Amino acid sequence: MALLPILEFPDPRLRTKAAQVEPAQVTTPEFQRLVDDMFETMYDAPGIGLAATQVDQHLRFMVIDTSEDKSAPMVFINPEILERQGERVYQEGCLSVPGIYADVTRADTIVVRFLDREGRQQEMAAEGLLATCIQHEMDHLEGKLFVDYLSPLKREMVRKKLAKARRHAA
Ligand code: GNR
Ligand code: NI
Repeated sequence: MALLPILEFPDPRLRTKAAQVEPAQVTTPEFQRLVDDMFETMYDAPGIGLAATQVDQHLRFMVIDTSEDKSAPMVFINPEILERQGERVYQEGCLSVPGIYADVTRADTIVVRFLDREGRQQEMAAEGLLATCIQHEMDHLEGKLFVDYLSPLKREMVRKKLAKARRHAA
């Protein structure tokens, strides 16, 4: 297993639109290793979700675990939202925008269809934090970041704050 480098805003590679995963690709050792490496990277960060886009792999899938004790690893391959209901505001963060938190409004309850890591099609209802996280990760697969919901002025402030933090870390 290996920790993968996480791309950070404003890296243009985070704007790449991910491609569908071929069902036959899911069960290959290469794909399964990438899934394992993404879990390791997500837990190490630590985070509750990680989209392939964030590790410069432009394929439509993500790993998520919103449990407190790493007991609920989930892989969503080629996810599609079939239904959305209600609204919920969460203060979101993102491993690609470290140290920045902002309120984002998303659907509160969703029904999502996806392939699991064995390549089986699943349909699942999700609400609350899990629903928020699925929508946040699906945005990554479209090249979208939660800071895109902020005003251009606030987004520019975020970019400067991250640039400054990097200068101080260097
Ligand atoms: O770790 C994460 N926490 C989080 C909190 C609120 C809403 C979304 C998230 S996802 C984030 C990890 C991440 O950046 N995934 O892309
Ligand atoms: Ni994110």
